[in-house]
Amino acid sequence: PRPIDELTIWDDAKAMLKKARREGVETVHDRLDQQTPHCKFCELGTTCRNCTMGPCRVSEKRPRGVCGADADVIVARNFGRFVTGGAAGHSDHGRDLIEVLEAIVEGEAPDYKITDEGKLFRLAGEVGIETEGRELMAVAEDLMECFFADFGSRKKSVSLLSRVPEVRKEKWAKLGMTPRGVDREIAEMMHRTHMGCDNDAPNTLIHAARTALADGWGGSMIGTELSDVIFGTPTPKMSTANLAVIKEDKVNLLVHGHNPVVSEMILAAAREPEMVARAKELGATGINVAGLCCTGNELLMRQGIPMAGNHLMTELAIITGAVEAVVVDYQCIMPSLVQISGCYHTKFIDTANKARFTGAIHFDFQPRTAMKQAREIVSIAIEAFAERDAGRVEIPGEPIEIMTGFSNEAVIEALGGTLDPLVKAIADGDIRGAVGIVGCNNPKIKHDSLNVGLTKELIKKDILVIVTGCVTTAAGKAGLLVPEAIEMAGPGLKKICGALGIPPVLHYGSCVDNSRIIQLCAALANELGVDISDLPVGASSPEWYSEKAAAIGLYAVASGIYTHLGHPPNILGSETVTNLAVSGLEDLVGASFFIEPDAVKTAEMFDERIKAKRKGLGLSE
Ligand code: NFS
Ligand code: SF4
Repeated sequence: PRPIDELTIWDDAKAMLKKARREGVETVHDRLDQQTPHCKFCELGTTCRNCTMGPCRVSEKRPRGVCGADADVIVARNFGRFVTGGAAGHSDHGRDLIEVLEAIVEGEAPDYKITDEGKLFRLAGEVGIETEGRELMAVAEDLMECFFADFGSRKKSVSLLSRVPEVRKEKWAKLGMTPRGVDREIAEMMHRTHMGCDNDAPNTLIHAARTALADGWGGSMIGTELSDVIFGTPTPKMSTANLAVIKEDKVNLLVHGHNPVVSEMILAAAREPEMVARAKELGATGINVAGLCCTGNELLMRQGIPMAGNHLMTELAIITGAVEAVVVDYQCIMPSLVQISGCYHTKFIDTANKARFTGAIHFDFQPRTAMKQAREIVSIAIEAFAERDAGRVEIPGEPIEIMTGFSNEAVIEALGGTLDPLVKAIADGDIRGAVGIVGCNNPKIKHDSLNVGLTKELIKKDILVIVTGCVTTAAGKAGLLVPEAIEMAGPGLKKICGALGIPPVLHYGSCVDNSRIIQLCAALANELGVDISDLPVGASSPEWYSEKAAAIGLYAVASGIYTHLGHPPNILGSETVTNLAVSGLEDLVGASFFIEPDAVKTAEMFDERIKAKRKGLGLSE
């Protein structure tokens, strides 16, 4: 096995990897070793399994599959389906929020309510629903219908494109890239990539971009906005991160996955006095709910609950031996967590019929019975406390302070109600630009080395960083999410963030909340009367692994945002597709991907881009 020091930058992770080796528990790193080297054809994207005349593997020697498809067609089809898997994940999550809103409207979800009424009315106004003098529930019903319709086939474009600058929308219309309906684009991609349909790689990629845009400005954005409506729009607050948020003297319940519909209810149940009393009867001092991955981000943003870890910490959290239950909804949940839970007293509980895990305790979690089910789940966690083996508990280090809760609404309020101060700070060059660093961990990359490395390099250059998803925990553990982190930033950021009492790295939420970032970019572009591609901004997913990250990257690029990836998707087997991704898209949508595994070089690339864009806007470099 590879030395532990090469696997991660974190002491808490190293301690748990050592414990895992001592206790004979297999982790993601061991399985990566088993799987290496990977299939070269698959890495290049030149395998096709789309029909049973194949499967086919194309190369210089055998350049066409049985049907005649060449590497360009095969790579484009594979990448198209890859992105579509991600768009489907985010968007189906978004749909689940609409279904909760529907249940609220119909009086079928007694445990949920509309928390941010003002936001619901504002959203309704944005999508053209009459709000004047109308009852809350009547407007909510119309909004629910409007968002359901965004998933279908009867619209010319998804409704929240109302936020996009006109010039950008014209570009999309000309290219055939306007997202019409979320499910429609997803289904059409499956159709196009069936044998004998879209056999022109650039044409397939245009539709991949359209599908990604249906995610960013459709499914994901609806997910974010309705989560705010139902659970409250985030406001700045303090919390903590790393494995030490797990408490030796408490019942520890980790929520993992993406959808706050489950985890919010678990948190509410865990706070009930009867639950706490039962935990105390068993010798615990209380119940500790902590987060993993994106559902952790959702609860962190809105409720301030601590963050135990990101993607590569999920297995390690259980290895502390102090976790009574892991409660999951869907996405990014390694199936290995069931086996690792089995090595300890940990109960692994799944809650979604569309994401079941063999060997898990299953709950078919429904809005109608949410609180009752949440109580049952929390009770399972409490009772497991009695089974904990104190001799196997090891919780490394001390928790690190973080600041969270930066929704666009909160940022604008902090700025005094308008974007003007931000525009001025950008114009003055105190904030030279902004980069959103988002997404995952990947065991092929030293855990969080690039996520943290790039963040540090950028803020030194007075480039504001916005983080979401798994990068949140990385930035937090590195001490970058507190106001004191301005000491690591350049003079401009130090001045502006210092005056506002905010960190130079802002936590914007979960991965669906990347929609907040594109919304901010659109608002800035509208304010300045330019296109999004004219702004001194960028996006990055340094350690990405998932289909969802690819969808996010592509909707960022298609929205006009220059986007970095720490390693390439499986497209290098086609020159046409690769060239389009890293340069050709620039001509079409005004932005492209760039691939760079080094943090310092990546920061320099962003710096160059930001200089050019500032110059284009008539600003100093
Ligand atoms: Ni987004 Fe990556 Fe997953 Fe969240 Fe984390 S791995 S693409 S950050 S938890 S979705
Ligand atoms: Fe092979 Fe063509 Fe079938 Fe793909 S669609 S498996 S390339 S024959």
